[in-house]
This record gives sequence, C-alpha cells and structure tokens, in this order.
Amino acid sequence: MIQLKLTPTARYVLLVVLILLGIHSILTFTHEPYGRATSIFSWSSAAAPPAVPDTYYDSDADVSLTPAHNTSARANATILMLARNSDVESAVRSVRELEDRFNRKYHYPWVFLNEEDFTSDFKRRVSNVIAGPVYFGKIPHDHWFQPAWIDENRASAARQQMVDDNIIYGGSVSYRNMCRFNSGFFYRHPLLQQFKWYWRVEPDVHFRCDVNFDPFRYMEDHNKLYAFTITMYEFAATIPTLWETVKEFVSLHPQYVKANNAMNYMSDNGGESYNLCHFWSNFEIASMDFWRSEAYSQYFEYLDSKGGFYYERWGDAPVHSIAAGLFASKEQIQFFDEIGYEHNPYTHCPRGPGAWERGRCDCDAGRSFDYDGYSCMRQWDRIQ
Ligand SMILES: Nc1nc2c(ncn2[C@@H]2O[C@H](COP(=O)(O)OP(=O)(O)O)[C@@H](O)[C@H]2O)c(=O)[nH]1
Ligand SMILES: [Mg+2]
Repeated sequence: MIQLKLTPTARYVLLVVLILLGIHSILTFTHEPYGRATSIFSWSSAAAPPAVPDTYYDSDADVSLTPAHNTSARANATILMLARNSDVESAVRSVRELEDRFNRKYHYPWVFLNEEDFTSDFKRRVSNVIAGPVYFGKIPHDHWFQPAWIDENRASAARQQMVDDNIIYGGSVSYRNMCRFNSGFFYRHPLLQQFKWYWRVEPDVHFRCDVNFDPFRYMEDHNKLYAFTITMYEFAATIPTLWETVKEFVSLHPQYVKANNAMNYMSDNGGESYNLCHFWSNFEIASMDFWRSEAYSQYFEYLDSKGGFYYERWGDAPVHSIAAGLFASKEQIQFFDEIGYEHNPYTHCPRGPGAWERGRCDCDAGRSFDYDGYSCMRQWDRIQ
C-alpha cells in the first residue's frame, strides 16, 4: 500500500483547492450564467456545421472581378446600412471590407438609411469605395421617432430605472428608436421596396474571410428566410415582458406558428419560458418578404401596441429572432459558418473543415465566439 505523506503546508493547499472546487461546482449547478461563463466544455461535441456546396463558389475567386459565373443569376438583393453622419469613418471601413471580401465580384447595390439627411461628405466617402449602385435615403419621421401615444412619464421613469440599474443603453431614446425601426420599419422604406433580400451591415464591423459565394443566391435556392453568424443570450432586464407578450400573440393567432419551428432553440421547456437565445442582428441576411408577411406584420403591430420598445428596451435582435423561430421552419434559418464576422467584442470564425483556409480568414478560429460560454450555439445545434 502506498502511503501519501503530506507536509502541513501541502495539506493546507489541498484543503483550499478542495474548498474552491466545491464552491465552483455548487455555483455551476445553481447559477446558470456562472456555469456558462466558466465551462470549458460549453460546446465541444458539436458536429461540423452544414457547408455551402462547391457549386456556389466562384471558380476563380481570387482574380475575378465579374459576378460568379458557375451559379445561377444574382438575387434581388441589397446591402443595407443604417448610420449617422458621425459614423462616416467606421462606415467607410465596414463598406470597404465587405466590398473587398465579397461585393467587388457581385456588385450588389448598397442602401444607406438615416433619420437625418446624409451629408455630402458622407455620401462622397462611402461612394468612393463602392463599385456598384448606391442609394441614400431619409427615414420617414413616423418610422423613427417615439410615437405620441407612448406615455412619456412612464417611458422616462423606465429609462431612469435602467440607468440606475446600469443597463447598457438604458437611458437612450435614440437607441430605442433604432431598435423599433429595425424591428418593424426598415423594410417599408421606399428605397427598399424594389428588393426582396438584404444583408445588414453596421459601421465598425469586420469581415474576416473572403465570401466567394453568393449567400443571397444560396438562400433563394434553398427556401431560406433568415441567416445569422453569431447567437447569444439577451440581457433579461431589457425584455421583462417580451416573452409573455409573444405568448399572448401566439394564443390569439396560433395559425401563424410554423410546424417544425425553432422553438426548442429559444425555450428549454417547450415555450413556457424564453431562454434568452437570439441571433445577433447586427449581422443579418434575410428576406424582407418575411418581415412584410401577414404573420410578421401582425406580430410587430401587437408588440408595438404594448409599448415595450419604450417602456422596456426591446431589441430588434430578440424581436426578429423570436419571429424567425416561430413563423419559419427551423430549416429556413441558416447559420453561415463560412462568413467570418466581427462586431466588437465578438467574432465568429469558421469552424467547418477547410472553411478557414478557403476563405483566407484572418480571424483566430480557436477563439471563435461559437465556443464561448455566452454563445447559444449549443441551443442551435441541439435542434439540428
Ligand atoms: N441614423 C441613425 N443610426 C443609428 C442611431 N443609433 C444607432 N444607429 C445605427 O444602428 C446600428 C446599431 O447601433 P449601434 O450603436 O452599433 O448599437 P449596438 O450594436 O447595439 O451597440 C448601427 O448601424 C448604427 O449606425 C441613430 O440615432 N441614428
Ligand atoms: Mg453595433
């Protein structure tokens, strides 16, 4: 028999380690966010994500300046950016990156929207880095500003409470206008009526890989409605009554809920409560016809009528994601692993076999947000 002889110091160290391990396991099992944030096994057994087939790739991707010739025609699509004039520097950087990584070969038109007139400096600077058509539009007043029927006393009290609680953008009215506009209005803008598809881009984001295929074409051919690259948990304090409101809507209009939907990605108990998982909407490639549909129009009207965009701080990300999760089938939601994408502080870097090399990605694949404790990739993968 082996006798383990420990000095008093070693015994003390061992005791401390055992106590720390004990506290860690108690916290892991009793505090879900703690478990998520510290788990090294947060998401390790997942299968490779589905890959866009070779036939969608431009054959001479590195040199071609013409649209991909081995795929069918271009889609009816635009690249869309909402921005302020003061965003010009970071807007130009985002546009330049997406043009270089993707759109120089496809020449999809860009649309820029703002609740103010764009300055000639903004227009000149972004146009300078865009190869194809570009449009600048002003948002109609009523699509942007807080409606008169919102009780401002109630709204400002809610904002003050969120400031006191240190909730990000908790005191901002313009942020709320932006979230409501992105939830229910952008696809109604006159400049967007001509298009079915959009790719949402923000100032100051980064495209970390070449996109040598046409994601719009892929979406069109595969009957997709919504695509994402990053999925995560929402701050519960920004949406205290959102899920209850969604449940009310669904009980009033059960006919809009699609069979084989993504409910089990958003809920761990069959829809009783929301697990806060959503698609990070600063990147979206989606069908505006989906947002223009009767189901989504009714859904948005219902949510808006409750005032939660102002009395709470409902984000367009959970509003869009919950709609995609309910009114589309789960197969109509696409995870584009191939598109390396960064919005501070998170980056999605491709993990599928060969995808990183093929896209000449400059991101660190081992540090992709997919593996982070706050990613909802596990919830996405469990419904695949
Ligand atoms: N025109 C305009 N665009 C805005 C305003 N606030 C935010 N945006 C745009 O809305 C998007 C999201 O805003 P951002 O500040 O990036 O929010 P975050 O990503 O949630 O931190 C970006 O495209 C911004 O340029 C605003 O008051 N006016
Ligand atoms: Mg942003």
